[in-house]
Amino acid sequence: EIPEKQWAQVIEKSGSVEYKQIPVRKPGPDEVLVNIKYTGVCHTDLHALNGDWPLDRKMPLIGGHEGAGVVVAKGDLVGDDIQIGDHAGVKWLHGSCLSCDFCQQADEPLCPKALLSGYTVDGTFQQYCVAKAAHVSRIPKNVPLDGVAPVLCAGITVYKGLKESGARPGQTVAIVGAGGGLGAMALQYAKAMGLRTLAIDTGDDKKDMCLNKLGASAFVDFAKSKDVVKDVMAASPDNLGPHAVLLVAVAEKPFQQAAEYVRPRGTVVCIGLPAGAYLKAPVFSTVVKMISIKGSYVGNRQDGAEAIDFFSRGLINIPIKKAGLSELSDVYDKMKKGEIAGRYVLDTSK
Ligand code: 8ID
Ligand code: ZN
Repeated sequence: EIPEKQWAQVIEKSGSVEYKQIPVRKPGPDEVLVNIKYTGVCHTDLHALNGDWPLDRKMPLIGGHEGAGVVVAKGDLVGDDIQIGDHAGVKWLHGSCLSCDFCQQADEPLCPKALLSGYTVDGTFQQYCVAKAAHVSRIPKNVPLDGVAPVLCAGITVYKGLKESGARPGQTVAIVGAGGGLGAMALQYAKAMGLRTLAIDTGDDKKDMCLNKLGASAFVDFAKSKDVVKDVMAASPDNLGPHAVLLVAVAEKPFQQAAEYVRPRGTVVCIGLPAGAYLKAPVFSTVVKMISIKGSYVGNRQDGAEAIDFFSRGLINIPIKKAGLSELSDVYDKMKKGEIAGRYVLDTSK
């Protein structure tokens, strides 16, 4: 039975969320209604709460874009490939036109008309979330919904970023911000893809997690290190630097450093989105080291399906901390302080 009212975390004005009861929406013709069981909390949700980016958001807004749940209703135009009772995931990319130049080439995150869950449309911090049928991820029934929730943004994004890095099995990739949600996922996807990893973050909890749970071969503590560039090079093969760098930190400094330690011919992939930050690299060493610097933004539907497949084969295990949907603002407080090793997943029934 679909109730008429549900619990949700609503942003009425920048900076604060309110836990309250709101009506359950009905899906439109091309939409499904997903009973969200679990939702991850991504740092993007905190950027959205605070209005960090030069991109307009809906207001009032329900945030959240790592939702895993059960399809409970569907619109008249939704085909047989999605049935009521199926398990489905709601991702950042809520919808796209499917006919522009980018959509036709499977670059739907670049669609000029893209709709964004928890940003331009209401997201997963509610018990019943409307989603476009064409874009929801299929989740096999044997996959636990709490564990797979963070795959729907963090997992897809770092998996795509690793592909974009061009790093090959046997090579080394540095993960900057390795102790956070995307970073923890990146260490596991990289390992599953046959890459060696070098973790950069701070604190003993994150160090222990990266080295002992997620398979990193070295850890550089950026707050304790006297020279991050030197320490990263020293931890890499032949002291020549990692073949690729994935920047998933929420600070500008590492975006200014990566070109200095990446290996000649190496690739720096920018993923984190610190407010107001700029990239900087010395022209001389960029040229003579033949460095590539690029951005990577979530992933397409196929990247999503592949990322979920890695998870369903048991290759991806990151530490998950659980809380109730009602506790979202406590999770934001911890995230602001950088205290979360891994990812928080919210149970929408609590
Ligand atoms: O498609 C995309 N490009 C995409 C998708 C999803 C998320 C981008 N993001 C962005 C988010 O908006 C956010 O800006 O990626 C960033 C990371 O998201 P997250 O993993 O959800 O954040 P977190 O869990 O808070 O982890 C951030 C980590 O960075 C570390 C922190 O200690 C934390 O563990 N960090 C910081 I802050 N400064 C650092 C530094 N100088 C650092 N690590 C290394 N060096
Ligand atoms: Zn996200």
